[in-house]
Formats: sequence, structure tokens, C-alpha cells
Amino acid sequence: MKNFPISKSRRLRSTPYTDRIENQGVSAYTVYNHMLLPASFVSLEADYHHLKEFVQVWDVAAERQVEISGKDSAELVQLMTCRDLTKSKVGKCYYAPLIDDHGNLVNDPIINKLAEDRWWLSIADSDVIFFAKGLAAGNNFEVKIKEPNVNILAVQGPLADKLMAKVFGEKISELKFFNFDYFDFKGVKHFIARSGWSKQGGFEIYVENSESGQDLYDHLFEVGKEFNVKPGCPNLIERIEGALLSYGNDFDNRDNPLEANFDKYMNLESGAKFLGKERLKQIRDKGITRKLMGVKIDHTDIDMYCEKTLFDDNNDIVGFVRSAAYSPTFKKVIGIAMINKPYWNLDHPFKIEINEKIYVGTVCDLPFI
Ligand code: THG
Repeated sequence: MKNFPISKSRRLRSTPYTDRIENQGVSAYTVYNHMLLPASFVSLEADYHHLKEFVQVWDVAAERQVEISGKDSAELVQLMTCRDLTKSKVGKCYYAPLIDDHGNLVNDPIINKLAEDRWWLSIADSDVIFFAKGLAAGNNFEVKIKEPNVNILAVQGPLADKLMAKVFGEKISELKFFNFDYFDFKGVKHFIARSGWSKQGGFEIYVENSESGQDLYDHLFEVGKEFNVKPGCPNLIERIEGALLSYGNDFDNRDNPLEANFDKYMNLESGAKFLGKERLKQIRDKGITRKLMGVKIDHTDIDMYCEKTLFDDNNDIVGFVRSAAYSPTFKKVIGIAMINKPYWNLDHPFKIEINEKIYVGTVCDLPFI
């Protein structure tokens, strides 16, 4: 498939770091929350190997925040997610699926609890702000809802701790996974969480002061030379291996949380009041007929611009591949696919057409690594 340049405009928002990543050689963008999100620098594979060995700085400003504050903010945030947040604590981040009244997925943000009455939903690629505003209006909630100008810089990779300690001090190493705290850079306080969309470890800096963020961006590269720091971005290969799911790619508003393996983040027996709860209980009791699983395909290349169908020997549909890439670790194409129940057992081979040729593959459990 041919690739085309993407035309920039006000609608396709840039970030405070766009000039910098373009000077550093960003080679592809995707669009996420109506904003530029870098998709590769050197190449998917070169970026992948570097991420797993050193440390990268990512412009993930496209992970936008929906800020919900005010007297009824906790009630509204809980209404949107099937994860029980009634005992949630300030200073913690919660990966929490958002669900509509049909029990289908709306988004899968990280919910940061800033105060009892102030929350940031760090969203994936769907317009959560309008969903929140609609619910607030319909319920007469006393809340303020806005998209603050927060532009996340992620620092990811096995050397992330070393680089961050050099910039923010040793205390940052004590920060626990999915907790956040405030750390000083040249007199400016930055909200930093131990999180990030890779399995290599690292931090996310929720930059509220763009000028300080740009200064910080340059500083990370200056002092990071000894750790071989490079610009990077969420890496397709690495995130498929680690089964970090992507809204709009692996699941969307036509799927429910059970089909997307979100059982761990769903509390149907809790006292929490949320949309779709009764519907989800029905779905659970009836049992699902398809779910996200891994696939391995005996081939070295795949282009994903739509779902690809998997067939068995009788040409019955096994499922649909939703994300895939060549993995240099598995030396095969690996992917995340919605698989129909009759094919959940792992030794089922399937066929797939790629560039007018038929290849074979097998279903496997997630994550790959
Ligand atoms: N960071 C921030 N915002 C984000 C993302 C992020 N918004 C969009 C998108 N990513 C949301 N989706 C995810 C998906 C997975 C994870 C985080 C955000 C994630 N999952 C951990 C895992 O699967 O290993 C576990 C989380 C847990 O169990 O609590 O990190 O990356 N700011």
C-alpha cells in the first residue's frame, strides 16, 4: 500500500514538541485525539530494538486529558467506568475502561485522581469530553469539564530510571507503578507518574507549562547522551508483544469489556453505580462468543489498514485480525485478533490472505511476552 503525506491544519493539532521531533527525524505520524502522534523515527524495527535496550523520550501529547472537577465529579467519573473507584486514592492512576449504557466500550483511559473532587482522564482516541458533558447535563451534575493544555512527555526504556534520576533527583526512583507525584525542574513543578505505553518501564511527565516542557525536552537529550537517549514513540511491535490494547484498533464501541479481556478492570458486584452495569451482568451470565487473542502468522510482512479475516479449512470465519506487525523476536507476523469461540483452543490453524497470497497461522494467548 502506498503512503501519502498528511496535510497539517489547525484541526489536526500540533504539539509543543512537534518542531523538535521534526528536527530529530520523525518519519511517520498517526492521528490521535485530533492531534499528531509520532509513529516512527528510524524504522519500526530499529526503534523497537532501541526502546528495549536504552531510553527514549516520546511526544505523547495526543494522550489528552479530560479534567472533571467539582462537587459531583467523583459520581460522574464512576458513572463512566466499570472499574470500582469508590475506594480510589489521591496520587494513584487507574487504568479504567469507559462503558456506555449498552455495555460497550467508549475508551480506556488512565484515570488520575488529583483530589477528591478533581480528576484527569488520560484518554485514548475517542471524544470522551462530549460523552462526559452529555452525562453531566443529563444528570444535572455540579461539575466542570474541560481539556486542559497538558502535553505528556513519556520517558520509556530500561534506562528511564537513570535518566529521570539525573534530571529530577534520586527520589523519583521511589515512585511506584501507577502512582504519581510532583517533581521540580528548574523551579517548575511537574506531575510525573510511573506509567507509559510500553512494557520497558518508565515515566510520564504531564507537562502543564509548555515552555518549561520544551526546556525539559531539550535537557533530557543533553543529559541523556550517556544513556544513548533517542526520540521515540509508542512502538507497534513492542506494544503488540506486550498486549497493550489500542482503542479504535483492537477494540471499539462495538465491543464489550469482556470481549476485550478487561475482566480485571470490571467490578460488577461492587456498590459502584455505572452505566451498562446490568447489561454487563447479562453479558457475563450468558457468556461471550468472541474475544481478543493473539495470532502468529508464518510470514514476514503485513499492512494493516482494515480488519483482515481469518478462515479455517472449510472457509468458515475464525476471526478478524485488528493489529499486526512483523516481530523480529518471534520471526513471524504477530497480531491481536477478535477470535470466535469455536476457535479459542490454541492448536487451531487458520488461513489468511496477505497481498493476494494465502498464509497460515495459529491462535495464541496474550500477551506474547
Ligand atoms: N498513558 C497515558 N494516557 C494514555 C495512555 C498511556 N491514554 C491513552 C492510552 N495510553 C490508554 N490505554 C492504556 C492501555 C494500557 C495501559 C495504559 C493505558 C497500561 N496497562 C498496563 C499493562 O497492561 O501492563 C497495566 C495497567 C494496570 O494493570 O493497572 O499501562 O499509556 N497517560
